[in-house]
Amino acid sequence: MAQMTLSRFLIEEQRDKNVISHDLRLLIEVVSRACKAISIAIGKGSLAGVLGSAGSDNIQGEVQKKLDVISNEILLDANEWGGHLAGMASEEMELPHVIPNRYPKGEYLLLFDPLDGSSNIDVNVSVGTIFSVLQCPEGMEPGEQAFLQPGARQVCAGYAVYGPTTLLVLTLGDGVNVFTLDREYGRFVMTQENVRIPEDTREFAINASNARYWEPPVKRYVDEMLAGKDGPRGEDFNMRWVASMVADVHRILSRGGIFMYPIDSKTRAQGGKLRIMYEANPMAFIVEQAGGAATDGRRRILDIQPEKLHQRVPVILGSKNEVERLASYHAA
Ligand code: P6P
Repeated sequence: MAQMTLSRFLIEEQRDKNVISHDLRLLIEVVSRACKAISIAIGKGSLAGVLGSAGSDNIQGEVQKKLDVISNEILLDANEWGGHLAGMASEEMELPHVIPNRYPKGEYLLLFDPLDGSSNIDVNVSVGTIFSVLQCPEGMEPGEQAFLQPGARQVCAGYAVYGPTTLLVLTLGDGVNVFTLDREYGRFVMTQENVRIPEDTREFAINASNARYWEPPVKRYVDEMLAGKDGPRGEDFNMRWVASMVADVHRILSRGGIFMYPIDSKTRAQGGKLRIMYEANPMAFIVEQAGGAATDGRRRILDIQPEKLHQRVPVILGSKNEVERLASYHAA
């Protein structure tokens, strides 16, 4: 039986199920090819002189790694001529990228964090690319305003994780599928279909060095897990924190867990740590499509109406029952 490649999957989603349009299929194919190119660039590391800082800061005031800039360029160059996009927005660019007039324009808006977790690049820990697709509102110019839509309006979201293998995880709004890059043929092959996140878990992910800044509900929730069998949860828990959202989320998609980057006294002024448009929203869409939940502690992430393109938001996502438990502590 012929392998279910990403191309075949997308053709069948378009032709047989009418889940996606021709242009959206093209968009996803182009993004997947860009992720392949990023995977190759990352894999060369020091050998290609692509590690270390680019000597510039991004809109977030964060030092840009050479690979942040390279990955951003790869995604822009791959997408701008295809005729499927009205515009693009990236963590690495202050303003949306307007499609040059010499190219045709399409109906979709593509948002991405080209290389999430890039602080891990120089220490050879898994990083990833996160992307989200919206439709440009009818008759609206693809400026910042056109992008400011709640995550529930996404038509597609996905991420590539560059780890021992390069994986592409994708949702079109009808479940989550995982594709593994077959480097020999240079194509993505489906290796997990309709992924489901276990509703319960014994594993949590949080940067515990921020404990003194946490709000009471988060402090209570984490302390109960640290108390283990003899505590109120009556179970022992494990902790993981890769400090690369894509790696942490992929572990949770694979075996359950709860990921927390909650609001705290250190990040309150800026609204949180993670960005809503190209980190929280795509990951929340994927997690919900796999039977998990995603909240900012008080609101469903996908319901939040963004005010700014680079807006930050608290993120609690993963195994449904644990996310709901922590949300209930916030409501208490
Ligand atoms: P901290 C990476 O910089 C990132 O945006 C996410 O990928 C990751 O989850 C988080 O920040 C790590 O933050 O404060 O633990 O370094």
